[in-house]
Amino acid sequence: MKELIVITHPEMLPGEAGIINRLFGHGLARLHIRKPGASEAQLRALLEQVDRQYSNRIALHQHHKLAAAFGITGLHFPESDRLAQSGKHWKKLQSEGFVISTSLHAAADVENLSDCFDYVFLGPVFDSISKKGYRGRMAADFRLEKHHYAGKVIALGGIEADNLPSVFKMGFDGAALLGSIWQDPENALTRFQQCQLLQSSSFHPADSEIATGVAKFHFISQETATMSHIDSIRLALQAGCRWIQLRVKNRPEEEVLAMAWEASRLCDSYGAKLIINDFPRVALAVDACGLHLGLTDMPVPEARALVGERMIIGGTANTWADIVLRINEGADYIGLGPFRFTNTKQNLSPIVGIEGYGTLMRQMEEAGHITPIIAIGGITPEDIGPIRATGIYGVAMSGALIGAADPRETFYQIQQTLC
Ligand code: TZP
Ligand code: MG
Repeated sequence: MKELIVITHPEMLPGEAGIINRLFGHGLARLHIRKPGASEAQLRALLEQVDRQYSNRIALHQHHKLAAAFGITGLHFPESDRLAQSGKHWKKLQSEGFVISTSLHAAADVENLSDCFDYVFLGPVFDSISKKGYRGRMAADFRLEKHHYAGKVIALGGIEADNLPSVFKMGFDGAALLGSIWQDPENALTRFQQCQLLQSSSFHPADSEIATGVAKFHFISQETATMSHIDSIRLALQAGCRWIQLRVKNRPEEEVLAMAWEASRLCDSYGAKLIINDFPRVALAVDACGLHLGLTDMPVPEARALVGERMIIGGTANTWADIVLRINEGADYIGLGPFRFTNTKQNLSPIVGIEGYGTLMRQMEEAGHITPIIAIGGITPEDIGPIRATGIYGVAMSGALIGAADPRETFYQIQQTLC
């Protein structure tokens, strides 16, 4: 995964701390506070409004002595400071537990940089958005060469969602965003999310890690008149479910991303696995465990190329032909349904029913296929016994769990039937 760093606007902005907290809440991993003209008191006032849980994601450019008071470990040194100090100074800071960074303007200098610097900003790559007249230095075919320096090289200058893929292609380990985020502070979060969606659009290296097993009970999120997707996920987690699919329909990708971050934090706190329905880039951005694709979504091989080898990919099927397609496409599991009519899903495929499952599972056995099949659609706890008797591996459920009088008890009963 490439790194995204946000650098603050050089001036103090109204409502800035609120925006900063929101960026962190949506997954910003690192913020550089760079305010050359700000007094120590102004900076202190800003830091006081930033949620303390995010202190370890901050680096200070000025007033380094505030670091201790706020539990901040990141310190940034511009090129002039770096040249004025010896290697000993940086070693000392490193041994004291600081994460230190610096700036460079010539790509060739990266190789001479001390490894004490955890990362370095190199730029301007493109014409600066915020500093007018500050021209980009890298040709479009620039390729970063890095053999000796062990730290990360972060591109800086004129970077926005549109040119982020070229920055990553140039070989940078990440990108620092300033003008693209702050030129319109009201939309800072949306601008950041647009970049976030591209953060992982490169290939993951093939991973020999053995694929994680597929759970026998999948909870599918839904929105009702009284419950948001996140509420439904919280309910399922509290009931004991540890395999959660975020299935959001008819919303823009950025909204799904925001929900996915929240779902991801919730799932992490319960030790649950999160699967994202339909949005490969969102699944990558929140480092989800899996991606589920419907019959009209992107084909599995195309999604596999986007999300890499490690992510679990499930695919929907309604017929024997769909099952064979999913297996040939390399799906890790198949969601087969609908078992019966349900209001949870629009545009429902023809009902498979218990006889349908029986027939299809016999065909699976005859063909020697072992891909786990998850039954879905209008399933209630009472259906699980007969469904499992057909050889089906597990079940997915939404309405029957959130509508249960006692979801915890219901989930307990389900688990007894499934094991
Ligand atoms: N695919 C077939 S039915 C369905 C999906 C996503 C919805 C499952 O929800 P419920 O409430 O358990 O019928
Ligand atoms: Mg879909």
